[in-house]
Amino acid sequence: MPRILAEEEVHQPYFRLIVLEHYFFRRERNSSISSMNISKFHIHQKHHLVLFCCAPWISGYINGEVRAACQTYLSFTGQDFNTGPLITDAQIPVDLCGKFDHVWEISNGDIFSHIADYETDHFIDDTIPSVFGWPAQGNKYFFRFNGFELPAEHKGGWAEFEDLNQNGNYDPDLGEYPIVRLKGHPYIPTEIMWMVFNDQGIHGLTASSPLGIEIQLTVFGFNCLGQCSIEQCLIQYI
Ligand SMILES: [Ca+2]
Ligand SMILES: [Ca+2]
Repeated sequence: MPRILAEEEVHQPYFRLIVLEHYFFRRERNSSISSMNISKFHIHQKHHLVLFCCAPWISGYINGEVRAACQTYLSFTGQDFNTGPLITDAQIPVDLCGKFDHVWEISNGDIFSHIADYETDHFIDDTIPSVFGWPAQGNKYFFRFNGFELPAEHKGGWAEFEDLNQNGNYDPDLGEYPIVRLKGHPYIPTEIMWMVFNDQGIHGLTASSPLGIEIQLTVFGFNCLGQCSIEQCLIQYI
């Protein structure tokens, strides 16, 4: 069972809105709620609103006690989740909470350029930041592109990648690249976004004790002509 932090040990809630504003996904502009930093979720090409907002609602029993972690709209007093991973004994790496207030994103254009660069001469000439800064296990370039290290005490891995040499580490200098995995098969979507958060803090919304869970969120989309917008995007919580 994860260790539950006493209230005085819990860091201040630090959960900024995930603003999806990239090539493939974009947020609504010129709406009355956009000034409140609340995103709608659009597919770039068709400008269709496919989601207003979403968040996981999770509950379970711990030693007979019902606990829950939920989220509705963003509020600095009504949130159950905080940015960042959990480390040993489900503890929060307090110094890194703000560092993980970030969405990593990459397009298939960057990935295909990286693959072509390596396949040409088995040498990377262009260290594309979105590829070399990807938050994946054992990425020795992560600090250079992000300014901090992924905590070594973390278990369970990070964002998905194609492990070409099957050594368990992300080696972008050896031509490895980000992917998503569906039913065990690797795919390169039009765009991938990834972030991590946890419920190991004060639950301002539910007033529950923490479950002690870490959630890794991957949002990705495929630009499939002829498909309706909602069929082009997937949201995966692990
Ligand atoms: Ca090359
Ligand atoms: Ca590898």
